[in-house]
Amino acid sequence: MSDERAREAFEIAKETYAGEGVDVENALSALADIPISLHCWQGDDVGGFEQAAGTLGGGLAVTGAYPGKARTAGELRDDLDLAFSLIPGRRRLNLHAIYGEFGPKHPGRDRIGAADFARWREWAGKKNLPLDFNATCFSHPMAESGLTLSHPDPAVRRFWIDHVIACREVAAGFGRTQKSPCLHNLWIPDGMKETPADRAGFRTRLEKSLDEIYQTAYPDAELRDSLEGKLFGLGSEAFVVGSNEFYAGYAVSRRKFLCLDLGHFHPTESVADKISALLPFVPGLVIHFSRGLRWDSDHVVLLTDEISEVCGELVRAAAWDRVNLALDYFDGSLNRIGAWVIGARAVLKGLLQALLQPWARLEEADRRGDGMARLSIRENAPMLPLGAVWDEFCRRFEVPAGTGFVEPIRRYEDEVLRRRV
Ligand code: RNT
Ligand code: ZN
Repeated sequence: MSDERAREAFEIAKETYAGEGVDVENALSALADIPISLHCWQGDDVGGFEQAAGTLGGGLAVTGAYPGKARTAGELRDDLDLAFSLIPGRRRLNLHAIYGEFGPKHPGRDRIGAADFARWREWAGKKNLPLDFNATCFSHPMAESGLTLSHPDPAVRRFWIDHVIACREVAAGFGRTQKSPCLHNLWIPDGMKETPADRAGFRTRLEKSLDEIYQTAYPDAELRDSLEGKLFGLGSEAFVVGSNEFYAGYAVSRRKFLCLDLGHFHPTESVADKISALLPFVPGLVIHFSRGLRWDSDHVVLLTDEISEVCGELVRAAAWDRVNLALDYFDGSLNRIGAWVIGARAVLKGLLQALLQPWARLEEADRRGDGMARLSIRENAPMLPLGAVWDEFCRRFEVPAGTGFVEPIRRYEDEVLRRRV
C-alpha cells in the first residue's frame, strides 16, 4: 500500500475509534511510552557464552536446529541490532548471567562482576538501551541435582546464594549508569520428579536463602527485584519449591516484585485475572510474555486471546511504573531474529488493541448493569480497524508495517546467519 493510502486508512480508523469514544492519538503516545524488555536468550537457544557449548539444564528445553544461532556475544549483539531496527516503540534488553564475556578464565558463577558485562554496557549505553538482568541458576554442575537455593547441602546453597548476590550487584551497577532501575528477576529450577516427604523443609531453606540474598539493599532507582514461580518443569513435575503461591507470599511480605510467566500456570488459569488481584498488595509485577502450547512450551508470542486479555488488564491497571513487561520464550526451529520480532510486535499489538478499547463505554455498561451493551462492545471490538493504527505506529518509528520485516531478516539470514557454521 502507498504511504498516502496508509495515511488515509489511518484517518478513517481515527474517525471510527472516535465514534466509539476512543482517542487514537492518546493510545499511540501511551504505547510509545511502554518499554518491552527483549530476552537475549532467544538468540542462541539459552546457550550463553560460558564455554564453547553449554548444555541447557534446569528442565528448560529448546527444540529446533535452525541454522545461524549466535555463537559469540558480538554476533548476538549484531542480531539484536537487526531485531531492534524492526520493532517500534521503547525497549530494554534482558541479559542472563551466562551471557557475560568472561575471557579465557571464567571467574566462577559465584564471582562474576561488572567487568564481565562491560561490553554489553558500552553497546547498550550508546543506544540508550536500559538493561535488565537475571541470575542463571541452571546449566551448571552445581545445579545438576535440580536443586539450588533450597538444596539440603549448605555448600550448594552457599554457591547459589553467592551467585545471586553477585548478580544483584551487577544489575544495580547497570541501574546506576542507565538512569533506569535494572530489573533483576530470579527464577530457580528447584523441584522434584516425585513428591518429597518434607515440602516445607525445601521451602524454609529457600526462604532463608532469599532473605540472605536480599540483605543487601540497593536504592529503588538502581535495582528492582522480582521472583518468578512456576507450576512444573521437566524433572520437577511433582513438586516445585518456588511455586507462584510461595513467591506471592514472599513478594508481599518482603516487598518484592512478582513475575508472572504466561507459561507457568495451569492452561485454563487466567493470568489476566491475577493482575488486579495482586497489584494492590505487591510493589509491582513483571509479565513474562510467552505462549504455552499444551504445556510450558515457550512458543513465540502471537496476538492470541490470552495476550489481549493480559494487555487489557495492564491497560486498566495503568500502573506502568509498577509493571515490567518482558518477553520469555525460546524457539530454535525458525529464524531466531524473526522470533524476537514477531513476539515483540505481537505484544505491542496486544497493548495497542487494549489501549484502543472503548473503556469508558464498557465501564458505563458495568455501572448500569447492562450486560447486553457490554457484551456487544466486546463482540464488536475485533472488527475495529486496529491494523491501520498499528501501521501508523510503525510508520512513526520508521519500521516496516505488516510483514515488511521479513525481507530484511531473510537478507541477513542469507548474508550472515547461513555463514555461521
Ligand atoms: C523458566 C523461566 C525463566 C527462564 C529464563 C531463561 O521457566 O520462565 O524466566 O525462561 O530465565
Ligand atoms: Zn519466565
